[in-house]
Amino acid sequence: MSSVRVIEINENISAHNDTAAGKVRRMLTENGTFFINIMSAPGSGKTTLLTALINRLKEKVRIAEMDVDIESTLDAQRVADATGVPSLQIHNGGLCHIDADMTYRALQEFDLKGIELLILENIGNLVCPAEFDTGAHKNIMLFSVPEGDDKPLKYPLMFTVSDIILITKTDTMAYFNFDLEKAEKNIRNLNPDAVILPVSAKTGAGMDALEELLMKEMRQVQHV
Ligand SMILES: Nc1nc2c(ncn2[C@@H]2O[C@H](COP(=O)(O)OP(=O)(O)O)[C@@H](O)[C@H]2O)c(=O)[nH]1
Ligand SMILES: [Mg+2]
Repeated sequence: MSSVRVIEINENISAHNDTAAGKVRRMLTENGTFFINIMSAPGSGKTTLLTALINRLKEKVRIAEMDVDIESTLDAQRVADATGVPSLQIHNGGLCHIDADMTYRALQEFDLKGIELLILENIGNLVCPAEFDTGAHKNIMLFSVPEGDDKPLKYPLMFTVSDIILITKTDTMAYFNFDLEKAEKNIRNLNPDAVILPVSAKTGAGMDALEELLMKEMRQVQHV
């Protein structure tokens, strides 16, 4: 009996979150803001990659960034110091995810007028963030070479809900037993439509392709 209750509670939360996420997405689309949600395990290279990405794009596109963390302000500060774009740290009270209501509340803290690209660095976790639609137009996940090519088999939901999957730290490929073809096959089995892009924030490999892809996706949202 108690297990039936748990299922009902989950369904309610999920339905409410989907409605709230739809509201966030509509609001940002109307504002001409392309919103991306960046997810990965801790240490896969989110802050490093998005800092490099912002520095490539910031002369062309108006950008704002949000970082979710349990209590530190390290990552938002790192991004603000390295890029100069408006950056907001969200403390989420120790939860392992951010949901659409929390995203909506955080957005009230920004002057979104003129912001074309909004980037969320989600909590480093491959389970909880996959379960909550934040209202982003695209979910982007990072999967780093040192984590191993079998990661999709262990965390299937994250690979299923991601639109763009970046295989990061490709500069370390020689040091790890990582089979790129096998990794891509493992991803394709779960998510045939995902865009898969190998990148290295350290060497810059793949960054032109990532920039081009994001600019194309951004223009699509702006022309809705
Ligand atoms: N070799 C290599 N190291 C990287 C790369 N990107 C990030 N790192 C390193 O990985 C560690 C974690 O990066 P960070 O951006 O903080 O990951 P996050 O926890 O996902 O935000 C840091 O020591 C980075 O310098 C990369 O492309 N190549
Ligand atoms: Mg980080």
